[in-house]
Amino acid sequence: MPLYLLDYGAGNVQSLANTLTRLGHTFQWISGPDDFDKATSLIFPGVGAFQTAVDGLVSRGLLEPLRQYIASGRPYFGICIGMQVLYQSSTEAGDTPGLGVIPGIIDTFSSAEKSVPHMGWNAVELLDAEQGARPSEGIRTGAHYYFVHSFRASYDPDRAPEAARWAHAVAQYGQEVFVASVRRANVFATQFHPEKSGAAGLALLDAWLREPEAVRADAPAASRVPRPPRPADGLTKRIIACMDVRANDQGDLVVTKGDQYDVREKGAGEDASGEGRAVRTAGAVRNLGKPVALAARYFAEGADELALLNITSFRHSPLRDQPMLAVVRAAAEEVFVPLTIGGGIKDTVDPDGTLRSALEVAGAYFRAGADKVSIGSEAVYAVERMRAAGGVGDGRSAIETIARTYGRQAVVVSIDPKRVYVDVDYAGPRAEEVVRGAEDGPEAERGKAWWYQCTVSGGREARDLSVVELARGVEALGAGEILVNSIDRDGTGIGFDTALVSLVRKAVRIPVVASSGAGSPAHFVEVFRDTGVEAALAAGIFHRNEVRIADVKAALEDAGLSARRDM
Ligand code: 1PR
Repeated sequence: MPLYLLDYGAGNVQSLANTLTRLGHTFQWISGPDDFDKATSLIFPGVGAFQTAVDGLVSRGLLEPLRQYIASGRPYFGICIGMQVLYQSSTEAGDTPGLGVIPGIIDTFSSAEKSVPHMGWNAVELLDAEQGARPSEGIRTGAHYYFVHSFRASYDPDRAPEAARWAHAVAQYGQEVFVASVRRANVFATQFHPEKSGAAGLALLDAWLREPEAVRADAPAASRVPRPPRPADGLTKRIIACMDVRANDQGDLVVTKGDQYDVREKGAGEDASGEGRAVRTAGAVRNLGKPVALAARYFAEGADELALLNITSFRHSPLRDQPMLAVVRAAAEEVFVPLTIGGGIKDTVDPDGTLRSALEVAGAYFRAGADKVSIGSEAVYAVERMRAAGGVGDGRSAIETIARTYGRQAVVVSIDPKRVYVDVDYAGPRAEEVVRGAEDGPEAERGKAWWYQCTVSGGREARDLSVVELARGVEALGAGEILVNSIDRDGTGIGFDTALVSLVRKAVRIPVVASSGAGSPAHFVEVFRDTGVEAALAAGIFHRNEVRIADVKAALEDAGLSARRDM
């Protein structure tokens, strides 16, 4: 039963390989057109942009052999773009035709009443489930699976009856009902990523691979059941565990955690005057554990997503960052939910003078098993350049180049804002962004107002850019998500800065992740309720075992917010 995987050279296909290995299945990669003749089952894990996928297949001479493989009736499993490519075309890619197996067109989600990309865990619903007339293929109605896409096949049996006969399961985002999986004859394909959908996704892949090939190759068409939109969709709020990684003084990569970005233990000592004056000294880098072991723990405990940030990357070249690549590779073997890698995603020059573009650096992380890269300082510089050029990007920034190749959903921008206190009657530049009212700042600033200034290099340097200007700028350049840290709140445990998070949420249409300051499950409820963000991230409370991820999810459910519980 030779199982082959198809890779067109972009995106994270390593995760699928890791998943199959974990499940005990053997496979080979399609490396040329002839391999299609040897395959008796084929999985196509498409990640990224439709155009890149089709171009990648064409340039490798694989598009026609793929079409012939599917026409031959042998089992095919497509994932994400591997499903979309079955349709006639996608509005994402102009005139570029797809395989045309399914008579329909892929179009973008409307962002009128929701964030796009659709990113996160959504509940899936099997069509024809009651009749039991069609195989479930391991999909469980009501279980949550991980989606990340801006384009979708809408489910509309009245207006597109022939396409609807392929639909197998649907999901709802906002008021749009779209195809979550297709199943007919030898074709099975999912819009979501089973390899990133935790236990539910692994079970699904395993179920398909354990079916006899004859069964895999022969499924009936659907009966086009209507599925009108319901008042609420099935998307859950995401809980993300974040690990700040750096080398300690012995050179080992450790997970550390700062207070307002200071990651060293505080010690007491004397100043250099010799007069015995007491000062606080910087001690060792705080060590909260090993990155891969912690990542595995958070996956087991139900984190919806993990982030690994290389927090001193601005000091090093990518070559020196190789230990971080090894961390990503090892983490991706243990973790079957999305993995974001940040720190040092920028153009660099190796010690031997070789130029390595941000796109190459990101590509190395994707191939190691990362699903998204997170860009910090470089995003600030890119927006500064864009503003200086009158509001257009130069096409060469890390955000633009990575989004073009891997899709905008793979590009997160991590911002490190800091409050700048001003008088309450301040009327200068950015007066419309000034926050007034809350009394949670330092004692000396009580009663004042403030705006949020962007920083680079882990908060070490402030720039002439506000958080709203940065958020709008990176969205225009092509970022797919924004992670909002707060230097003022980091490590304090007093709660997320909801005024900050709300400012960013209102400034853009892409998903926003709240970060910094979580101290209790109630803080997550507060930030979701008050700001409408899609996800919230914490570090310290999880590392120190003060709050469990399950406690956070229970609190969300008690508050009427939906969370993924079916691990
Ligand atoms: O500029 O592209 O190389 O990226 C550097 C990345 O490293 C950025 O994402 C930046 O936020 C991060 N970073 C740099 N220095 C530090 C530091 O702590 N000294 N960490 C740092 C940022 C913030 C969050 C933290 C939350 C939640 N850490 O990662 O996890 O604040 O913490 P909490 O729940 O304990 O409050 P580039």
